[in-house]
Formats: sequence, C-alpha cells, structure tokens
Amino acid sequence: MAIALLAPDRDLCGLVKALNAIDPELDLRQWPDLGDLSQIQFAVCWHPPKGILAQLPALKAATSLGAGADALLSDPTLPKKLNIGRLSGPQLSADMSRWLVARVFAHWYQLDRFADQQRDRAWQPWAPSRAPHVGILGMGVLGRHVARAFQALDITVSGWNRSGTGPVDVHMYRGQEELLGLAGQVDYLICLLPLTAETRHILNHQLFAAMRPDAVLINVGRGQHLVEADLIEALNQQQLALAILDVFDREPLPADHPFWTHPSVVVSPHCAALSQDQEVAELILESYQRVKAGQTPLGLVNRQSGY
Ligand code: NDP
Ligand code: OXD
Repeated sequence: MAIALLAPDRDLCGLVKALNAIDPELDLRQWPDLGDLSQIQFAVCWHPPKGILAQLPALKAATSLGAGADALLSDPTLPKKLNIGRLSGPQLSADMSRWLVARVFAHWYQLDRFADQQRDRAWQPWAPSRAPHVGILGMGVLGRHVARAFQALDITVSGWNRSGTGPVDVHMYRGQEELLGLAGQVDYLICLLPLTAETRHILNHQLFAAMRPDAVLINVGRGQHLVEADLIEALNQQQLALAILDVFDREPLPADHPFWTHPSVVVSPHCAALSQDQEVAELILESYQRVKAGQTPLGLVNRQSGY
C-alpha cells in the first residue's frame, strides 16, 4: 500500500524526512513520480492537481495536509464517495491562538507608538482604558482554542457558527442577522471559518457597514471569504479602521495588488499557523493506520456541508 503526496506547490523535504524517521518502510510517492497508480491507497493533498484523485483506482481515502480541505473538495472530478480527512493537531491550534493574541494586543496596546517615542527620547506613558471585545466567526477546532486563549487573558469573547453552540462563557450568535449584530459589537472580528459555498464572500459590504468605525477585521480563514473590492471601499469610507489579512484570493498576493500599500491593510503571507512537519507526519501516519484498518481518516469532512 503506497501513500501519494500530492502537493505540487510545497517543499515536502522536511515532511518526507519526518515520515521516514517514524517509519522507514513507508512507500511514499511524491507528485509527479507516482509510479504504479494502482498501488496508491491513501493520498495526502495540498492543492492537488485537479483530476488526479479520480485516476487512483485503489484509493481508499484522502486527507488535506492542513486544517482546511477546501482546495481538495473543489475538484469536480473528486470521487463522490471518497472519504476526505483533514489534519489539525494541538500545535497548529496553539500557533493560531498565539498569532491572533499577538496581533490583537500589538494593535490594542499600540505598541508601535513606543518605538516612535524611543526614537524621539519621549517619555509619554499610555495604556488603553478598557479591554477589547473579540468576535470569532467559526467556533470549530481552531476557533474554540482561540476563544480560550483570549478568555485566559480576561477578554470578552463572542462567537458565531451554524449551530449557535460554543464554549462556556462565549456569547454565541448564529444566522445572517445575528452575524451583523455580532459585527456591530466587537473591536476585533476574526474570521476562522472554513471555505464553503455558504461562507464564500461572507466578508462583504453588508458586514463592513455593520462594523464599528474603530473596529479591526482579521482574516485568517481563506481569501475567498473576502470581497476584496468591498473591503477597500469600506476602509476608504472609514466604515472600519483596519484589516489584518493573512489569506488572499490569489496567493502569493500579486506584487501590484493594492493591499500591499493600502495604509489600513496589514498583510502577512498565509502563515498565522503553519503546519509543522513533525506534527503533520504523526497525524498522517495515524490517519493512514486508521484507513488501513478500515476506519475513516482523521478529521473526517462532511462532504455535504463542506467542512
Ligand atoms: P472546523 O471545521 O473545526 O470549524 C469550522 C467552524 O465554522 C464551525 O464552528 C462551524 O460551525 C463554522 N461554520 C461552518 N460553516 C458555517 C456557516 N455557513 N455559518 C456559520 N458558521 C459556520 O475548522 P477549523 O477550526 O479547524 O479551521 C477553520 C479554518 O481555518 C480552516 O478551514 C482554514 O481555512 C483556516 N486555517 C487557516 C490557517 C492560516 O494559517 N491562516 C491555518 C489553519 C487553518 P458549527 O460549529 O456550528 O459546525
Ligand atoms: C490550513 C492552512 O488549512 O494552513 O491548514 O491554511
């Protein structure tokens, strides 16, 4: 039984090394050198070439290399009954929480101002008079971890998801109307949704019109959640104060994209939480063992809801 690694845009050297260190007997086939396709029973994918999974006759299951499975699911030739999993471990959740806590507090405490003051040898003590209110869209594996991280710092957290249920002490919202209600209350609105037919373009002019003029949007979900032109218009109209964007419709973000230079946009290159080789290697092998034993892959995705 062979495992196909289908991630054309990624350097997989570290991952292959970590997998071989755990199990030197593994039969790993890395795109495009897949050998005899009929021997491949498990596939690990990150933006896999469209149509490839349908060409693997013995494939039992596939997994996304990361937490989001949207790129895998977007292949129209994906076999209808194929079980799809995703990989998300404690380190990924912790990294996402740390990154978001760092972003929110660097902004709330205006840490940049002290660098300016130091340059000018100015002694001007300042601190915000209250704590921020954080709203999280998506209260799944990552959203719940992030909520707990902020709560541990005595921050009020509100959340939004489909079911309306969330962690203790998180005021939960659901549905489109309640989404706008939440957007109007928070200082930071964090998008941690999966990309599905329902969530595509959810960060749009209607949402921005509901936000407070001093509020900050943080998108760490997917670029396709955002209507980019709506955001630029809303920032220019001062409907919100700032957008911190880690994910984009086109990645890498094209060099001539207006986000690079917009004074109210902060860009980072899709690295709020990077899948780390050792954690992912362990998760791949756990998922593979489950599939070999006739079980579903780790993080089984509901093909109907898309997450
Ligand atoms: P989960 O699948 O665990 O959670 C998804 C959450 O979104 C659930 O709370 C779900 O609601 C909610 N949701 C889904 N659809 C809707 C909808 N239509 N309306 C309201 N809520 C909805 O996902 P994860 O937490 O593991 O990951 C979230 C995303 O984070 C990934 O899909 C990926 O895109 C992104 N990501 C980004 C990274 C980065 O570095 N920027 C790194 C890793 C992930 P309910 O609870 O009711 O089911
Ligand atoms: C993921 C990501 O989905 O890194 O894991 O975006």
